[in-house]
Amino acid sequence: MTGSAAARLAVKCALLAAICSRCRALQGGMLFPRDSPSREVKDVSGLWSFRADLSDNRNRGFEEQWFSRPLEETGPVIDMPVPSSYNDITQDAKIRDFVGWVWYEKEVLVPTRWIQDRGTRIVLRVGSAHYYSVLWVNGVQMTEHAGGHLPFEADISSVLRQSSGGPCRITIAVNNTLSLETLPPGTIQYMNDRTRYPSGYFVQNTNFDFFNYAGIHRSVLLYTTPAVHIDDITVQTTFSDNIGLVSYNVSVLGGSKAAVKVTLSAKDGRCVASSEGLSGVLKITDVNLWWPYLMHENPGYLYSMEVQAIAEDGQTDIYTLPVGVRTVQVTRSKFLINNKLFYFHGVNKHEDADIRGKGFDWPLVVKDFNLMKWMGANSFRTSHYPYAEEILQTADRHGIVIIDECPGVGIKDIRSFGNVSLAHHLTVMEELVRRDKNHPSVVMWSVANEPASEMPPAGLYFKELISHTKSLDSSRPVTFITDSNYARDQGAPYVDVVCVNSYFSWYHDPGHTELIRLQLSTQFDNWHGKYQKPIIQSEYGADAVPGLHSDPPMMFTEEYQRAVLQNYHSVFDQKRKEFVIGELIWNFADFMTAQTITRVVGNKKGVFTRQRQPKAGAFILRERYWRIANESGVLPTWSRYPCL
Ligand code: GCB
Repeated sequence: MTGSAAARLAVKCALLAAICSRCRALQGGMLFPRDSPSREVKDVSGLWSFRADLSDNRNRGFEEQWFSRPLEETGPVIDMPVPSSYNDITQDAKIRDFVGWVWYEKEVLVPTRWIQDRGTRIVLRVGSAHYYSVLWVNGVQMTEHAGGHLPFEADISSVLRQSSGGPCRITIAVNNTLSLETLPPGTIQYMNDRTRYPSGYFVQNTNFDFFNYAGIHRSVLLYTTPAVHIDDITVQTTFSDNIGLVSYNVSVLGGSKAAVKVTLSAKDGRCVASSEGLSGVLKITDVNLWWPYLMHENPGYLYSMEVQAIAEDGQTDIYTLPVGVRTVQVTRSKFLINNKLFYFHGVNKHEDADIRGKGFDWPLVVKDFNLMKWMGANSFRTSHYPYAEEILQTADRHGIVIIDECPGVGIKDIRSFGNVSLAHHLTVMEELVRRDKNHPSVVMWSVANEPASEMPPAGLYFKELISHTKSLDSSRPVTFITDSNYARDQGAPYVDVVCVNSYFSWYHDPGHTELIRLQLSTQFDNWHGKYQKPIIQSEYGADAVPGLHSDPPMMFTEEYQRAVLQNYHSVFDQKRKEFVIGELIWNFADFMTAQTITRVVGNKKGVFTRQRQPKAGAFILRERYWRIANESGVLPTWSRYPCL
């Protein structure tokens, strides 16, 4: 990381130009690509060519227009798997810790019939790439996107048709530089002391502890639709007695007149309701509600809603959306799903694993759901950013409840409360709601994690952010996650549920587990006394290096983690009779962090190791969660935790 002063300026410009709010206003829907009689999906993930732009100013790729020719013609390339973070794929620390532009490229074959049929739209969609992306096809820029955790796409039909049957060369440049206006925020700091750092030396600083993994993290898909196509669908559900109601809105693009038909089918394929028109209400008699895991013997019930848009020329687009019928309600002290009390006994997660970093990986997803169900967890928070859509779909099917969080983590600098930041934060919430609004598993939006909400602009910032989120979706409560100091919090008046993180006997009074009960009771009473809202303990925990033991317990041992959990649990058991509506352990599994003196190869607060093996704490939670689930009395005997 060395270079001249000019290069130094250039690097900063090149890094920051990437993220200077060039995002456009949101347009259109973001339906998950699915095969249907009128649509085809082709996954073009796999091995891509890759190069990190290691030039001093990090800008050589743009200066030499690496997008205009095959990447290997402009310099050496290496294999890079997609989806995956690039950081841990090589043996090179420069790649692991790289900040700046990296270049991905893949040449794919597009079926001739897609090109020849002029009535076919061909769309390229990236599930997510961290953080800022520019996308070209055959050297023509298609789109740009700011934000590392949400999808973006471009209609590439005309570019492909221009190259008349030639190859489809996809180039994606991705920049992981964070600024005061990105979500999450970060800063580039130049180290100017020439006796200690070479010229041009810089580091990227952040106020969150998880490793800033980068690259193309989710699948890259090509998909087709007819010219007149279903662009978006929104459903909202309710029920009364045994009648379920699904109100829907469909938006169709590509033609002024299209007839819309909607049919709703049960799991066995039986049509249970139908309607016509862009909006309407479907009425289901003897409705099967969507229930959370451990709240019903048949959780996660999904109907299939088939939407047909029939163009004037008879061409029909068909899209099928899974729909769960359920309601969510918050009172002063309770959280209700389908009018029944719901208590969150769950986990906080990260998208994080060995080698692939934040890259989407089905074996990992299925293993994690199996572990959550094994331990009796009924919920998780997508700390600290939106997770892959496939994860939400899995939660829908298994009845696992989700608090869906946007990447507003580490907002600690007063300059990150400015108008540019707020505008971007509103856009990200729009993108998140647009993507996730139809998932029954998502029961609450979280707009941020532990922002510096004591700072003067925070009150107005959160008022605007939360009211905007509510205007996007009035059917779900909104929260943000705060630290335990209620006196400083200016955002709490606007949230529906107070979510509090605290680390008594860890960051406060380290080693003193005997203080947890007092401090935690005080925390709960203060918050509820002040705001009269239900409370979730959204984080608590302690690092445990697996295999490290000590009795009496000492910090970093499995015994200490267990003792912390048990002390917290005794207070939860008192307060859940009153206004505490949930507990989410920090963290489900160990995860990678930046290198600091407080982390031993990552954050070890997982109750599972990074390789998903249980520590002592996992068994404590397992017994507890199953006990709580059994209290509700709805579990069929066959599903009871065997030891109880
Ligand atoms: C927190 C943060 C979480 C950290 C955790 C810790 O409050 O929300 O991102 O990883 O503490 O372990 O320090």
